[in-house]
Amino acid sequence: MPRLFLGGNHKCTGTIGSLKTLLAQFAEKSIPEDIDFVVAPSMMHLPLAVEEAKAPIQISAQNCYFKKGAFTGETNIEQIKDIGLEWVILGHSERRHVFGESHELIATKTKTAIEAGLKVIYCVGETLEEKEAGKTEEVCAGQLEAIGKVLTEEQWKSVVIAVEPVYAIGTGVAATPESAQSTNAFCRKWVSEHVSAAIAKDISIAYGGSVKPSNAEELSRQPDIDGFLVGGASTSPAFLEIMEILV
Ligand code: G2H
Repeated sequence: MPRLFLGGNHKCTGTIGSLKTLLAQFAEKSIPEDIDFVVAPSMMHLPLAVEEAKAPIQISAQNCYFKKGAFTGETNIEQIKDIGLEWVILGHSERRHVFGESHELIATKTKTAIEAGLKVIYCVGETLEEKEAGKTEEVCAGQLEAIGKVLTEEQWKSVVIAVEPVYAIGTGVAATPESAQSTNAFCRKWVSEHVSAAIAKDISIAYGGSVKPSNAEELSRQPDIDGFLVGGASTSPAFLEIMEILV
């Protein structure tokens, strides 16, 4: 059975003060052990988060580069592991669309991160244009295939898929539960057909895109939604409300 997953992606927001306050609020709440409760602050705040977060809260990087050396502005996998992290988000639509990361680059980063022992929150999702052109499944299949080409079956055990329709990201308007269920179910079917039925049965497939307490309940009732990757609402106690709805 898939493990429940709740990730909070702070993106390029937050300060030392806001992160400390948030983690102190989370520390007052009892977080069940049977959910992966993962907070991804900005790269700048990762060491602080590692220091301040109380178990079972886990911390994730939002990105990484696959080698070290003369790559100004990048953070490599060894550095992420060095501060004690186990998670990294890769393939987020903002990396794909704002920073132009290719399938190949994201796949190389995913493979290298997993080989180094990290777990990867791998994002897929279509734009509004692609959705309206009926290409949702084709787009998600292409994004899954990119890592499918390089990962072994065993390595898929280190992947959580986060399905994030681009039109729902940061807009306040989430995908409908039916649409989210349909895309998540498609991703599970893709994994079953291209990786294995055993991996498909156990892989966590989250939904992301304007998740908030008011829409989390209906989304979480969908059989192929095993959790959420949350942006805006993860930087406030609303994240805890979403957790309570999910568990
Ligand atoms: C989608 C999501 C978090 P938001 O990117 O990954 O952000 O919840 O703000 O739409």
